[in-house]
Amino acid sequence: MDALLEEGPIEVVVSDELKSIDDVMQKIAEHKGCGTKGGSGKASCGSGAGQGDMPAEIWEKVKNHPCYSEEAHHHYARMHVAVAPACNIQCNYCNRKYDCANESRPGVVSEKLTPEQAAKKVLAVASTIPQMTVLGIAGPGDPLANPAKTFKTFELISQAAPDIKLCLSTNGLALPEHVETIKKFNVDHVTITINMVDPEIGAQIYPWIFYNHKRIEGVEAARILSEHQLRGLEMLTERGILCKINSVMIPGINDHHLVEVNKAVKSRGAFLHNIMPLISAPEHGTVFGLTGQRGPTAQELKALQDSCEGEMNMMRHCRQCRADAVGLLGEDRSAEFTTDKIMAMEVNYDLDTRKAYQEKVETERQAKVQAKQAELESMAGEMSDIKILVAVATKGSGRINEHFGHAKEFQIYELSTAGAKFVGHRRVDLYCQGGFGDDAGLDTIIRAINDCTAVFVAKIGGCPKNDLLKAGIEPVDQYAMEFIEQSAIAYFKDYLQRVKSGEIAHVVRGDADIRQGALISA
Ligand code: CLF
Ligand code: SF4
Repeated sequence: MDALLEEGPIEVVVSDELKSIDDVMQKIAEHKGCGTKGGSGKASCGSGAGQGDMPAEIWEKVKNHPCYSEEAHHHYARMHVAVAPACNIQCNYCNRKYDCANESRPGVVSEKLTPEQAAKKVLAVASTIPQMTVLGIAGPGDPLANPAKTFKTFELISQAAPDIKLCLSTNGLALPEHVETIKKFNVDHVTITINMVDPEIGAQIYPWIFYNHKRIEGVEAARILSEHQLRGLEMLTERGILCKINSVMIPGINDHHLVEVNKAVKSRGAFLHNIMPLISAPEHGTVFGLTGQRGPTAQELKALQDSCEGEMNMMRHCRQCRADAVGLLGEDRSAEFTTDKIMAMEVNYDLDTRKAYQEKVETERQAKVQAKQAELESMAGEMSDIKILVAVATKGSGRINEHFGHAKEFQIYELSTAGAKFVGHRRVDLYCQGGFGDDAGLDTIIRAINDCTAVFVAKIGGCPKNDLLKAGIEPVDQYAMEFIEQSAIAYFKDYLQRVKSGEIAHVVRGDADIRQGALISA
């Protein structure tokens, strides 16, 4: 494994003393104070928060970052370039054949790129997908174990495409020594994967680290890793860099402990906490896959996210992307941008065209926010403790614009008198198999959304409609092509009326029979 360390450290810019907390940091600190109220429409934080809910400086940083803003992920895309193959630690949920689990679902990276190839790819994607606003480096190893390639890539891209935000994901071991370089390259979004703050727990997740030219094992390795992660986090937030913490939820190992992790990162100024389910299967060849370590169910994950939600912003829309993912979260267009195809492409990176397109996106987005607010206001004064979940088929733009049979995932919203709050997504296998429906697939979909009262779709055929109704899930196609949240609130108002009038009985739905990881197709 040591051979995987391909490079020595690159020149690091270190200041003599820490900079004082700047204005942006001050804003972040102020911002931490408000509670997450999701889609209530009142003052709120959370990754679902909107323009009026946070200081202008923070809004500028997150408004078109699909990971840092749940709201933005309906409209803006990100891409990763796989320029960082080496890693300096071993996680029990990772096999080097697969993408980095810090930021990706298990699946091989199609191609590793040089910084120059990566820069060409970014320009090609930015010309084709004008709503691609963020370039992330997230593996397949650890970007900071490959600092020369990582920072060269950032340098080339910031020169050629100055409107693209730069984003980095790391295990944190090498973070403190690279903080000044991160700042120098204007990387203002950094993700650190922190799975523990207790080295005894860490030793069950990390068998070894490679540090100071030595391989270190067990509790000592976890202690060094944890120290570096937390110190790196503090150093970044002191410099006004927005930090997201990813944590992999591993039942029986760190599930309860992640509440402690949440407190530790919150107190050090993290902007967002993303608790992700462990994805573990024997065929991945990881330690956890081979020992049968299970991932959490969707309900276990939601319960932990709920218990951490308070002052801390929780991310719930992560798709555990590949290290070479391209497109909106939840879609993968990487196959359109292989090196061969890029080399043959005529790249026309035009800032004005991109700007004009993004202005249209913002107009649409404002219309969506206003429609939601108007619908919410019409529910003012409604008193009820009822909460329901609904599943939504969408292919983006915040609209109900996907057919039931074409949905590869359903977005899940929790509806209450406070509004519509995004609480996660469920990946499913396609029902429509080109002219006929897959009955076995339908059973799987029903199990995956079994805790939902309704499923919102642009269109649905008679057969699946009947089966959903038999399972007690109402298929709703009356809001086809409409905005999701506005429609969901309108549906909920009607639902409450139907319950009040006795037309229907409110049913507390059982658990969906799924494990997030298990449903993700390779
Ligand atoms: Fe990539 Fe990560 Fe930046 Fe996003 S992903 S480096 S912050 S641009 Fe996003 Fe993908 Fe989840 Fe990561 S959905 S895995 S959180
Ligand atoms: Fe794998 Fe990423 Fe962990 Fe390294 S940090 S072992 S690449 S999951």
